[in-house]
Amino acid sequence: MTRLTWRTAGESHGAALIGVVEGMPAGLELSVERIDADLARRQRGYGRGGRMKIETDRVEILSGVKGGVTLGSPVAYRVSNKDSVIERLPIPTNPRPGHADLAGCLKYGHRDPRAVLERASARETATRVAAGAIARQVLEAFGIEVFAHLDSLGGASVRPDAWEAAGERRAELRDGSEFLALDPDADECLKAVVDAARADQDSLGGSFEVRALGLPPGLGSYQSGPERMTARIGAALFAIPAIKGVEFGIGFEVAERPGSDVHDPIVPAPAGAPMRYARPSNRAGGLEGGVTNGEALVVRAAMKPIPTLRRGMPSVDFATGEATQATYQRSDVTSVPACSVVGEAVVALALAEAFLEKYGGDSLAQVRAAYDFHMDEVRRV
Ligand code: EPS
Repeated sequence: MTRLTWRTAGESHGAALIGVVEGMPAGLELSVERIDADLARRQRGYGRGGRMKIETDRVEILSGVKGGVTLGSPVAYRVSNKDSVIERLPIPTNPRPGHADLAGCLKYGHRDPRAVLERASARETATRVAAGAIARQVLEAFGIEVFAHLDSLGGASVRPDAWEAAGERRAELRDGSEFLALDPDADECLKAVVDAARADQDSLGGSFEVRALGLPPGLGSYQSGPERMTARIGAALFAIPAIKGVEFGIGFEVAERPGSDVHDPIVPAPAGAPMRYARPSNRAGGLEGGVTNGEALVVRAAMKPIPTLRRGMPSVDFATGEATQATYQRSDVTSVPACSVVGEAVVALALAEAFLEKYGGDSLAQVRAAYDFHMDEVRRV
C-alpha cells in the first residue's frame, strides 16, 4: 500500500496541466464525469475574466484505471490548455505587486516575470481540483461529503445562517448561484459589488467555507504535531494562491470568548445513535486534539484580491529602474467562487490522505474491512 500523495506540473499557457495521484486503492469505480463537473464548477463565478471563455477544462485519464476501475497504480491525468501560447506571450516589463513576479525574479536572479508567473498563476489550481475530485471519490464510497460555498465577497456577506437555511437543498442552491453561495437573495447584491469594482478597475477578495459531513472520528493524530488535521488542512488551504487566513469552527473568536463559551459540551447520546456520546454544539469545527471527533469539519478561508489590476499599482520598470505602473494584460475582477472549489478539493485531498492512512489497504474492500472494524469499536467506546 502506498500513501496517498499528489503532484502537479504545467504552466498557465503551456501545452497542458498534468497531475499524478498515487496511493488510490484498487477497485474503486472512478467517475470521469464527476471530475469534469468539478473542473467546470471551478471555471464558474461572476467576475471572471476572458481566459475562462477560452478554456473548457476536461480531464483525460492517462493511467491507473482500467474499465473505469482503479488499479492501485498511480493515476496520471492531463487537463489541456487551449490558450497554449507561452512562447508568443510578451515578457511583462513591470512586476505586479501582490503576485509572485518580483519575489520570483529575485529568487531566480533574472528579469523575466513570464518565467515566474506561468507556474505561479492560479491556473494550476485546475489540476488540484482534478486531484481532489479523484481523491474524494474514496471518501464518497464511505458516505463522506465535502462541500464548499462562498460566504463573503468584497466585504459583502451572504446571510450568516445560509448553511442551516439551505439544509438538504445546499447543492441545488449553490450550483444555481453565480457566486456558488447558498443564499439566492445575496446574488444581486454581490453582482453590484463586483460591477462596482470592475468600473473602478479594481479587484476583490472574499471568503468561503468548506464543510465535511460523515467523517469518522479518529482521523489525524496528536502524537506528532504535523499529523494534526488542523495543521494538514491548514497547510492544504494556505497552499492555494491568495489564501491569507484559515479558521476552524468559531475561528479567531476563540481568542475573545471564555472557555465555557468555546468548548463543546459532551452529553449522552440518544439510544440508537452511532456513538454513546453527543455534542450539542460544534464550535471546534469537528477537530479536538487535531483529530476528527465525529462532528462535521467546518473550516473557512480568506482570499486576498487578485493582484492583476486594470488600473495598475505602483511598480518599477525593470529596464530603466523608473517608477511606473504594473503591467496589465488580462485578469478576473474576482475569483473567490472558483477558489472555494479549489478549497473543497484540497480539503478532500487532506481528508482522503488521512482516511487511507487510518484505514489503508491495497483494495477498497480491504479499506472497508478496516473502516467497519473501527466503526464497531467506536460504537462500544
Ligand atoms: C486562471 C487563469 C488565468 C487567470 C487567473 C486564473 O488566466 P490568464 O492569466 O490567461 O488570464 O484567469 O490567474 C490568476 C488569478 C493569477 O493569479 O494568475 C485559472 O485558470 O483559474
